Amino acid sequence: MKNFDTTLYFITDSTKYDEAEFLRRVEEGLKGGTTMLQLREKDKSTREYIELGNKVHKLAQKYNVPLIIDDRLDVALACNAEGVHLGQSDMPISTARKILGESFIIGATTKTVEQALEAYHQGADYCGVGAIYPTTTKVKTVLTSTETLSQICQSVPIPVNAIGGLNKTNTDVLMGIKIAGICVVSAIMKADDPKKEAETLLEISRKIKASC
Ligand code: TZP
Ligand code: MG
Repeated sequence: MKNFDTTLYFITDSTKYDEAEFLRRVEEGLKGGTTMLQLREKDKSTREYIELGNKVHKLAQKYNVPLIIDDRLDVALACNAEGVHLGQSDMPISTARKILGESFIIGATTKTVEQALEAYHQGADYCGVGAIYPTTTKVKTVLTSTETLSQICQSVPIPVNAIGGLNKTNTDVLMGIKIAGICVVSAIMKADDPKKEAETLLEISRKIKASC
């Protein structure tokens, strides 16, 4: 088992901020106890993605948190990130695993038990499952029931995180489900106080994990 902790998995969204404010918010989220960080950029050029990746990786290293790059193996390799996150229409997990080797962290978006099993057998290290609630973050997704989330948790031996519309007020539905943690974008990214928000969410995620 690789040494990473998805208890509070903070996924970034730079679209609403200038770079300085974006990086400030990311660092506040790290200070608040983020245990895993994902840089998620959909509109940047390859060069811009790498440049931002390098900056965010420096911050993540300061707090000893692994950095995962969304979608792009090349960008992840270029900025020495610890991992990559792949969706159902991205590079197949098995291909990515061949290219990246065993020590790289590879995450997969999975919405069904079948997809989760396939990702696990192809070499994924963790699964993100959702959306649990409708989300305001730009993403092509459908809702996943907590029943399916629970079934996925019981079907694969790798960490499974819940994602989608989660915030400090609505995670009760996850109690008793064997998730490894929660993934959030807006809850931290758009918070008035991202550090405080991360602290609260970390505590909540720990409570969910302790409820199983
Ligand atoms: N995949 C499923 S929902 C989602 C992703 C990337 C976005 C989650 O964003 P938020 O702001 O935490 O709802
Ligand atoms: Mg993707």
